[in-house]
Amino acid sequence: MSSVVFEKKNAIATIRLNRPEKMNAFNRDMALMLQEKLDECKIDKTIRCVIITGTGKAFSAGQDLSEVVDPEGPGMRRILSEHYNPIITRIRELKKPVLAAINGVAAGAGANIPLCCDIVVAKKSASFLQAFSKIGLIPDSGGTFFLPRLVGWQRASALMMMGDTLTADEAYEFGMLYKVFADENFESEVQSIAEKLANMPTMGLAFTKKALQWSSTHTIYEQLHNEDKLQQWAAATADFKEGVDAFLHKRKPDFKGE
Ligand code: LHQ
Repeated sequence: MSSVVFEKKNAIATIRLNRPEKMNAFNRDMALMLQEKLDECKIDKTIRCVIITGTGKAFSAGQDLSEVVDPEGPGMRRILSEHYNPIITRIRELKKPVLAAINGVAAGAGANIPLCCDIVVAKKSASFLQAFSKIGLIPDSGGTFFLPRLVGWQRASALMMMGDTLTADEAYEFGMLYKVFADENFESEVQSIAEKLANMPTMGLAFTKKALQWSSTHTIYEQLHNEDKLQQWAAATADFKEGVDAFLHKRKPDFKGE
């Protein structure tokens, strides 16, 4: 059984973490496979939205802890540099929207990978847990970057130190999620968001992603300059022409992602 299941339907790619008997905990194979699938999404121009989700009752329990103590395993030195950091970098650099669909418990790296995604939605029964402190580690996978920006320094600090579990509703109240859906509607709601994203001006969304990212590391003056540059790029796309033409002629736009 493959540790990651990849499915492409029209312009939507779904990457499913698939070690349900281990709560989709990451071993080396799963981490490398996720990177490979993200690369496929980058190369395939017909893909215009990527969903990351999990099989079974977990999204992901983070690092497979049995691999950490396995003498044949990758060892602590390689886990961040070869597993999680390249995953976060790939998601941030992907010029298409990435939708994290949290179907169950998300712990450790499994809680922090979603934080770097462009949109995060969760099942009502899902939960979130900065599990790192419970085993003497620090939060990784970009968590120390994204969590304080999403929820504020104080809440991030408390969540990271206490390791308390948040329900999906609490995570929503904290600002970690875009929406929470009833369990029975979750799959269809995720599909409908993905379809909407896949039909939008993909390059415009990619420039938006870049602008948001630059806002964390630039001054207001630099950011105004960045917006100017990115807006020129967006205005040079075929989808911008299509969007304006459709608006002026009172018709539905047909964006091609170009
Ligand atoms: C697991 C795991 C797991 C192996 C459940 N590993 N088997 C970076 C740098 C380098 C090294 C370390 O890691 C990192 C990044 C990280 O992600 S550190 C954080 C690692 N993750 C955790 O510490 C979370 C550990 N898991 C849990 O706290 C619970 O299992 C959660 C809250 C996720 C789910 O609880 P329950 O719903 O009560 O399920 P369970 O505990 O009964 O787990 C079900 C099975 O899955 C069980 O196996 P078994 O054979 O007994 O049925 C667990 O052992 C296994 N499992 N997480 N991370």
